Amino acid sequence: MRVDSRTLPLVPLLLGPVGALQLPLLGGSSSASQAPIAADKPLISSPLLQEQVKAENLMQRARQLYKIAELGEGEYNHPTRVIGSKGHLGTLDYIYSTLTNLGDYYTVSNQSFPAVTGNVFESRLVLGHTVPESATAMSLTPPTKHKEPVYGQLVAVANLGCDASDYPSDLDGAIAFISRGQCPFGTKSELAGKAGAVAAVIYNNEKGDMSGTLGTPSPDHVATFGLSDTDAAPFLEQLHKGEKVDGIAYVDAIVESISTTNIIAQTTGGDPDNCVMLGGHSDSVGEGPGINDDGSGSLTLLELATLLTEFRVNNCVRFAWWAAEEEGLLGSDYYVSVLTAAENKKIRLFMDYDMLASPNFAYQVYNATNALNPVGSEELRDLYVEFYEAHDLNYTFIPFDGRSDYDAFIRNGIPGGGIATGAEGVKTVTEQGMFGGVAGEWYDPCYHQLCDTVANLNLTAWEWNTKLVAHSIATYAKSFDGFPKRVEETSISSFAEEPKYHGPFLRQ
Ligand code: DPN
Ligand code: ZN
Repeated sequence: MRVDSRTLPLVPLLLGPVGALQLPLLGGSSSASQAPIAADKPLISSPLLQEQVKAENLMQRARQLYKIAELGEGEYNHPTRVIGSKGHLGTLDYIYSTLTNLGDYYTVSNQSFPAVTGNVFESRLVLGHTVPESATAMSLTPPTKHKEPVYGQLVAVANLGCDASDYPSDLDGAIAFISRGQCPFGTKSELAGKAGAVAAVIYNNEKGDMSGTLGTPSPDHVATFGLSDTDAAPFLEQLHKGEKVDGIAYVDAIVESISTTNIIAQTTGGDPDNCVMLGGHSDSVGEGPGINDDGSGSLTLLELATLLTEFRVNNCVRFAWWAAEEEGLLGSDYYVSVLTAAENKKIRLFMDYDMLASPNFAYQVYNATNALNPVGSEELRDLYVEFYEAHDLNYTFIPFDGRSDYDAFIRNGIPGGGIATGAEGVKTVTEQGMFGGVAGEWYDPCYHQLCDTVANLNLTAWEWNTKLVAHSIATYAKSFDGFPKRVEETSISSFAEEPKYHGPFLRQ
C-alpha cells in the first residue's frame, strides 16, 4: 500500500551534490511494484526486534551523521545540519537512500514545504559603557541597517510594549527597551520598528537569561536582542531617573524563505487503515551538528526501519523524519495540516522520539493523559512506564507541553506521546540518585551547541531507549487490541488550546 499521494503533495528532493552523498532525483514516492510483501517473514515480535538493537550499530550511524554535518562547514564555518545547509541536504539524502535501499518493504515519500530560516553570523550590544553578558540576538532577527553598527539612545517603552500607544513618539533612531510579557517578541519588534526604532532590546520580566524567536518575519521587524532581568535592572533605573543611556547595536544576520522536506516511509505490508506512526527530526540548529538533538532519534528510527524489514507486520508502520522542527515544528505542522479527515483517522497514534541519548540523561516519559489529550495517549504513556519498570530502570514524567513534533498531532485529535532524555533542564539531586550523572548540570550540556557531537551521546541510554522504541513499534505493528479506537467525534477543538511551547524557542 502506498501513502495516499492525494493527501501528500509530493515533489522531488532537489538535492545538489553533497560530497559523496547523492540522492537520485526521484519523484515523490518510491517502492518497487512486484512486492512479495514480506509474507514469508516471521510476524513481528518485540523481543526479537529488540534483540537486534546494538549500540555499536547506532554509533556507526552517528559517526556517519557527523561527517554529513561537516558538509555544512563551507557556509557556516562549523558542522551543522540546519535546514537549507548542505549538512541537512546530506542528512535527507542519507535517510532517503537508506530507506530506498531496503527495496519494496517501504513506500518512501518526500513532502516539501516552505520554511523560514535565519542565521545570526555576529552580534553585539553595548549599553552605556557595558557589554551586557546575557545579550543574545533573537532567532529570525533581521540585521541592523546595512549590517553595520547602529547608534541610538536607549528609550524605555511603556507597559509591556504590546500596543502601538506604548511606544513614545521620540523613538526615531532610538533603541527600544521593552519588557517581556503578554505578547510575542515578534509583535514588540514590529511595533518598535514601526515607531522608528533602529533596534530593540527585550528584557526578561522573570529571573534569568532570555533567548527567543521573532517568529514569522515582518518587514517592520528590527534587530532584536534578549536580555536578562539582572543585566536590564541598572539601565531601567537610569532611565527611570531621567538619565540618558547611549547604545550601540550590531547584528549581521540573514532571514530567508526556503523549501525543505519531510521524509515519510510506510510499510507496504500491514493494514493501511490502522497505522502506528513515529517520528524524529532530521534537522539541527545552525549552531552545531545536532548529533543528540535529534541525530539520536532520527538514527534510532533509521536503524529500526532497517531491522523491521526482517518481519511481517499486521498494522502499517509509518516513520517520519520531520524537517524544520528547530524553526518551530514546521514540518510536522505542515504534514498534519494537509491530512484529509480520512487520512487523519488512519493514524492510530503518533510517537515522538526527540533526544534519546543525552549525556547527563534522565529517562523521561511525556505525561500525556487521556484527560487532556486524545484518548490513547495515556495507554501509550503507560507502555513506556511498563517497559522501564520491567527492566528496573527509573523514569520521570515530563510535561507534554508542545516542545516537539507531537504537538500538531494531539491538537488534531491523534493520540500521542513519547520519550526523551532531557535538553537544557537541570538534573536534580533525586534524579542523580535515579540515573547517575551530575546533579545541577543540564541533561544535555551541549544542547543546541557546537559540542553536540558523537561525544555527546550516552550509549547506555541510547541503547535502552532504542529497545523501547523497538518495543513500541512491535507492540502496535502486531496489534491494536486494547488500544482505544479513534473516536469518531474527536472534538478537535478541545485540544486546540495554545500550548506553553510550540517548538524549542520562547515566543513571548
Ligand atoms: N529537542 C528539543 C529541540 O528540538 O530543541 C526540544 C525539546 C526539549 C523537546 C526538551 C523535549 C524536551
Ligand atoms: Zn529536538
